[in-house]
Formats: sequence, structure tokens, C-alpha cells
Amino acid sequence: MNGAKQKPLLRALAGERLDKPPWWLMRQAGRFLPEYRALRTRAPDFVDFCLNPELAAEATLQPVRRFGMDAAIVFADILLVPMALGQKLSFGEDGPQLEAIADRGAVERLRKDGIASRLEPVCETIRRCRAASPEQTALIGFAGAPWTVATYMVEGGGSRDFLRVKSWAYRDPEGFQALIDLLIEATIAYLGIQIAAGAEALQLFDSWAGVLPEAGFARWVIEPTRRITSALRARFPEVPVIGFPRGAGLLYERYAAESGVTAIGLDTVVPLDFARDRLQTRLPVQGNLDPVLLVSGGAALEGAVNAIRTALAKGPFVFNLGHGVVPQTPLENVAALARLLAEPL
Ligand code: 1CP
Repeated sequence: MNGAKQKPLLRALAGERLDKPPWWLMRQAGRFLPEYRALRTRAPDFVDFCLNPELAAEATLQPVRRFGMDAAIVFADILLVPMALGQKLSFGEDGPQLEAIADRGAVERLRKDGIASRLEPVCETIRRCRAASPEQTALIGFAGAPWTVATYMVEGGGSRDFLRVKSWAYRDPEGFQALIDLLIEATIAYLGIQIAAGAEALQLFDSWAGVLPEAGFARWVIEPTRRITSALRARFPEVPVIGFPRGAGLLYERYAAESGVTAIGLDTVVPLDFARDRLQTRLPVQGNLDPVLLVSGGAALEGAVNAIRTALAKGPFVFNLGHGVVPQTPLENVAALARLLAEPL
């Protein structure tokens, strides 16, 4: 067995069952950490912060240093890809803002080459993290999946109803496909350079997968993911890809069967029995503690962690949240979680 494969996260993603589940937390670097908030003042503009390898590598490693997770996830953002494609991006108090794309003409005006050079700072962050991480800590690279990134590009930021992006996809599927195709190519290129720089596993965040009906889900979520996983598998057969189709509900099963991902991230509402019987029989699962339990803590946290482990730790499993850590999370609850996961069940 080679050294890298001995890292607990990679063993679980390769299909092994471990007595103590490896764990990490989505959005584990960020505002709930006082050391992150201090670091963030050194580059007030969030995009500058993401593209500064010294600061981004430090942010990546902070949670691992404090809590000893089995993985670090490179500090970056899913919206760096639209930025690298030439779309104006800024982060304000109300989240990200982009100059909205409304039609095929705007897709054609995006810059199709040079993505790798514009995102090279993320690769430098990865090289620095690999050089500085503890031996057992795996480094995860990531990207947004095409559908989720397209929602931000078309809505011009976050959205409640996804009116613009869905109505474009329904009204003019061929035009919208041009945007998705561009994102598929950009994502393959971006994840490929992350692997070349040292990322050992990948996660594809499809945070808004759950807003599409089945036909749209098949075309805009499953098919783009399948094209990305098959291109990456051809070039990097060893590197596992975790797919996170948040909110997919019953469609989790189709996603697990058809998207080509190595492992599947469960959101908070996926029932544990369904995950065990219908998903884990096919691939390793990751999840799915409600992030709010990490805010409230106490007996409810302990009970939920034990229920998740009891249901899922008999097969290949990575403990995680069902969505990102929220900024209000008390540090002592994350420390309590780390202690719980270190105990045998
Ligand atoms: O000032 C700040 O600190 C801004 C907060 C912040 C942070 C810490 C944003 C803005 N992005 C990030 C980092 C980030 N984003 C990481 C690396 C940190 C880690 O995971 O430890 C990752 C993996 C992401 C991924 C990301 N960005 C997603 C997918 C995951 C998810 O939460 O669904 C999404 C949807 C984004 C977009 C985004 N970036 C930032 C915000 C506030 C948002 C969400 C906007 C919205 O709610 O629609």
C-alpha cells in the first residue's frame, strides 16, 4: 500500500470501513474561527483573499490545527470559476454579486482560455498546504458543479426562486447548454490542475441540485457531473470525487447510480435508513449532521452523532455535516464533536 492510501479519508473513499470514521466539515474554514476572522482583515476583499496563497493556505490549515480533522479543504470559492471566465465578481455584505448573464451571446463573450493561469494561485495554495499538512491529513480540492455555478452566473448572485436560470433552461435549452458545456470544460480543467498541484480527493458542490424537477436534474445535474467524472477518471483514475447534490431527495438514488461519482455527500434531510440501504450499498457516503446541532450542542448533538454513526459506520463512511458550518457555531461544540468521533461506538 502506498503512503497516501493510508490516510483515513482516502481509505474510506476507496470503500473501506473504518472503526473510527474519518471526518471533516463542509466550510470548516471560515467565520466561526477567531483566527480566520483575524487573518481575513489582512485582505479585506474576499477574492483577493482567495487568490493570495499565503493567506488561503493558512485559512485552509487553521481548522485542522485546532480540531484535527482528517481532511483539509483548500480555501477558495466556487465562484472563482466565473471570475476566471471573465465575469465580474464581488462579495458584499449580502453575499456574492456577479454581472448577470442572460443569453447565449453573453456566454460567447466569456473568455474560454487562460482559466488555468488565472486560477494558478489556488494551485500554489494547494502546494503550500500539502507541504505543511500533518501526515494523516488528506487535502481536498473542489469546484462548484456546473448547474450550481450557472445559477449564480445567471441570477447575478444568490436566489430564492431561481426564476431567471430555470426559465432560461426551460425556454432555450440549447442556449443554456452552451453555458453548461463551457462550465463542464472549465471545471475539468480547474480540477485537473488542482490534482496536478497535489489535491488528493475532490468534492463537487451542487448546492442547488434540489431545485430542479427530474428531467432538468438528469440534464443539468447528472449529465454534467458524469462528463466531469469520466474525464477526470480517464486522466486521474486514483483520485476520488465526492458528489454533493444537495436537496436531491429521492433523486439521490439516480445521482448515485448515474453520475459516476466515487462517493456521495448526504444533505441534512436524507434519511439514514435510505442512505444505508439505497446509497451506501453502491458507494461510500458522507454526511450528514444538521449544522444547527453544532450550534446548539449538548445531548441533542451527541444523540444525533451517535444515530448517524450507528446507521452508517458499518460501511464505507465519512462523517461530515449535511451543509456548511454556520458562523455562530461555538468552538467548544466542534471540540466536543471531535472527542465523540474519536471514541469507539
Ligand atoms: O468573508 C467571508 O469570509 C465570506 C464567507 C465565505 C467563505 C468563508 C464565502 C462567500 N466563501 C467562503 C469559502 C468557501 N466557499 C469554501 C472554502 C472554505 C471551507 O470549505 O472550509 C468553500 C468550499 C466554498 C463553497 C461555496 N461557495 C459554495 C458551496 C457550498 C455551500 O455552502 O453550498 C457556495 C454555494 C458558495 C458561494 C458563496 N460564497 C460565499 C457565500 C456567502 C456564498 C453563498 C451565497 C448564497 O447563499 O447563495
